[in-house]
Amino acid sequence: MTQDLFDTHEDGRLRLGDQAFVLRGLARDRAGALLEAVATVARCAPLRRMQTPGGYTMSVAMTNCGVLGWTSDRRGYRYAPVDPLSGQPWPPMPPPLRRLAADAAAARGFAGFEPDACLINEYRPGTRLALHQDRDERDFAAPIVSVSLGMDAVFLFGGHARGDRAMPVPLTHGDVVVWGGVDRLRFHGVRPLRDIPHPLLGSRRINLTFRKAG
Ligand code: MD3
Ligand code: FE
Repeated sequence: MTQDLFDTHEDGRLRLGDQAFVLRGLARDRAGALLEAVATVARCAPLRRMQTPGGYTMSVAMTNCGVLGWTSDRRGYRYAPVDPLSGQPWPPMPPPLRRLAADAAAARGFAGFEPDACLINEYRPGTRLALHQDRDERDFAAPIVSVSLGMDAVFLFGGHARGDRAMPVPLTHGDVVVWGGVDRLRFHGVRPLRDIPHPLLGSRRINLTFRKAG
């Protein structure tokens, strides 16, 4: 990957790939409302560490809102309409979350993004996410929007093969990333989090990932 893909635009956008962008601080002034909405979701559908098909416990704690939620257990990864912990549908996607996702997608050329799934990831010091692709969704034409809140993280933006060199991208509170099209199936991950407590969230990072899954 060449350095010109890494140029910062004058308005605070950073281009990672042909169709992958960081929108620095886009969610910053809405963070309070977003975190309130996340707390409401987590009261109905608590954050939990899921099992992988291989029998490991993920280090990220997860929950979902929206019509579909991403889950993992010994039987595999999938999107499902019901929270396996409660047997109830996932909580509805709160309007402030839905709006932010649509605004961010539209700002980068993906008008009319209507996510049906919002995965909520909670990181604590040491939590990491191994390199993977997001390929459990039905529709790869829709973009993915992700919002970082709380502690800083180093996101790893890889290529189309697992072994491709990954570019480290520091993400901070309020940053939003939009990717779609040719960059939709890139490998990506998150380095183990360092403990530098954040004023709003303490020793936690919350990442929201909006997808069209069904
Ligand atoms: C890059 N979450 O939940 S969002 C995930 O910070 C996940 O919690 C990360 O990866 C987090 O699956 C990063 C990112 C993301 C999603 C899809 C991508 C990055 C992507 C697709 C292509 C390239
Ligand atoms: Fe992912």
